[in-house]
Amino acid sequence: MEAHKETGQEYKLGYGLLAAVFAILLIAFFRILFQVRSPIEVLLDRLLTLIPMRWFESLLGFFGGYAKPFAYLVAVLVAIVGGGLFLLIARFLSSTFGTTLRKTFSILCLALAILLAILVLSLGSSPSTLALTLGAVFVYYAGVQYFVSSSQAPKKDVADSSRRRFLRQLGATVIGVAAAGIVVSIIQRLLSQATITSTGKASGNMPEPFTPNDEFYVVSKNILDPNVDSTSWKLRIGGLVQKPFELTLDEIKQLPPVEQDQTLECISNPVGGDLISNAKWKGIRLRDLLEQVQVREGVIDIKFTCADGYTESIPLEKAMEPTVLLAYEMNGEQLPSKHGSPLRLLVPNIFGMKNVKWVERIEAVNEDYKGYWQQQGWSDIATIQTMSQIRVPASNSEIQIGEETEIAGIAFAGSRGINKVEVSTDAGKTWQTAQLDPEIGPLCWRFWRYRWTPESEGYYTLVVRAQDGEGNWQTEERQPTLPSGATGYHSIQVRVTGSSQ
Ligand SMILES: Nc1nc2c(c(=O)[nH]1)N[C@H]1C(S)=C(S)[C@@H](COP(=O)(O)O)O[C@H]1N2
Ligand SMILES: [Mo]
Repeated sequence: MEAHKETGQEYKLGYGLLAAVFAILLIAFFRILFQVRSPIEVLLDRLLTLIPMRWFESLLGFFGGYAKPFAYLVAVLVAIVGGGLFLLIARFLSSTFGTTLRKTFSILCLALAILLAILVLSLGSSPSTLALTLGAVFVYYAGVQYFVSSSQAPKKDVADSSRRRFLRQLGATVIGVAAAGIVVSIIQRLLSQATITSTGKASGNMPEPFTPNDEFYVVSKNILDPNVDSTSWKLRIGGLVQKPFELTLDEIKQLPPVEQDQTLECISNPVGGDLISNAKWKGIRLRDLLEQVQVREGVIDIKFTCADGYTESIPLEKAMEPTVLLAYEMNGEQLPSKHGSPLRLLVPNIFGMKNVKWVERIEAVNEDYKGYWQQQGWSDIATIQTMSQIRVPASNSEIQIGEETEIAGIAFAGSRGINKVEVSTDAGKTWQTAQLDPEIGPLCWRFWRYRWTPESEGYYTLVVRAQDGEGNWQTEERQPTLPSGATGYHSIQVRVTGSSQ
């Protein structure tokens, strides 16, 4: 490549393409040697789920077993071409705004890094994928700067030193990516202890019928959850009642105890997500307390206020149901702090949002009170949507042709129970009835299984759907989690390959 010295000419398309190839090599290196899921895969997987299933099927029909590798190849080419176009955009912007190319290009790369980081994070990727994404952008950036400066260099030795600098930068990036991965995963661990989101198990395994306490998903609005001292804590019950009173935890434990097996699911659980768990709970009936305080005429909602400032409400009618509990035990242990110790509410058939933790005050109110999440647009009724998920086999796994394989998973419809589960191995064209495991409990998730022996090679889309105890099929239409909880069938891709000797 000859050196153009006029400003504005030195950022050539070819440099961008080459630098993008380096970035792809970095990604491939970490993908192959350390199994780090690449940002390309993450974004592509997401894109593929956005394509209507019918198109997806016809694409599969056209490319057969090569559809996915082909899609990855196209994505890699797009990334490389994009790396070249990026320089043209930088050139255009710098001539429009009259800034230096170097500055414009640096700002654009920074913006790209931030955009990709947000995308990758919002798709729930691991810290290592995030680090790899940022590393790839940096390699691209450093690569372009290297080509530009070496093309400008009048003498060979300057090019040599800038080549050395590039190699140094490349080495530093690889080390930096690894170090950043470690730091981010430590921060993530810390944040998860401060309960920002779930700790549920990923797919590929069937869950245990009762989720152990330390694996039970965790969701709260807080960066740092409250740590309520249960000896000084008191539950206050008042509002529009005849006889308001207070109870200590010991006093609550003297009331008639009730045990209840119940599944909790977060309203933010996406289709196929793991914000769902099941436990044995022990506590008292909310109804017993409400009868004691004597709720007045005209009361509409029972409102809850928690130690973290969280508020919620349920209709009085619901609050009087015998399955609405205030729990102090979980799976035979004292309720863990992150799950709401000393006392939490359990409301069957309603999303986790209304199963408030760290309750401090219960009030009868004569209005339809809007709680913390309702004020931000989430459903006030929040009835559990009938859902089902494939947990086994893992998404994208390989299955041997002619070998019997178990497809298995969970289904849940709150207190409505599950009537029936059906599985499709051809992307929803035909359906077969799955076998239901014995009921774990009337308020719990239901496990199901289906035995499948694939007879020809290729990519298969497995889909599941459930019918609730009232005879209604789960909604096929895809809806996002906001405002009423996600709907749509869960599907995964698997690959059936010839038997290997
Ligand atoms: N006080 C309080 N209670 C709360 C929350 C909260 O942020 N604060 N989050 C709710 C949400 S959105 C869910 S899904 C469940 C999760 O309960 P878990 O963490 O025990 O699984 O708690 C609910 N109760
Ligand atoms: Mo939730």
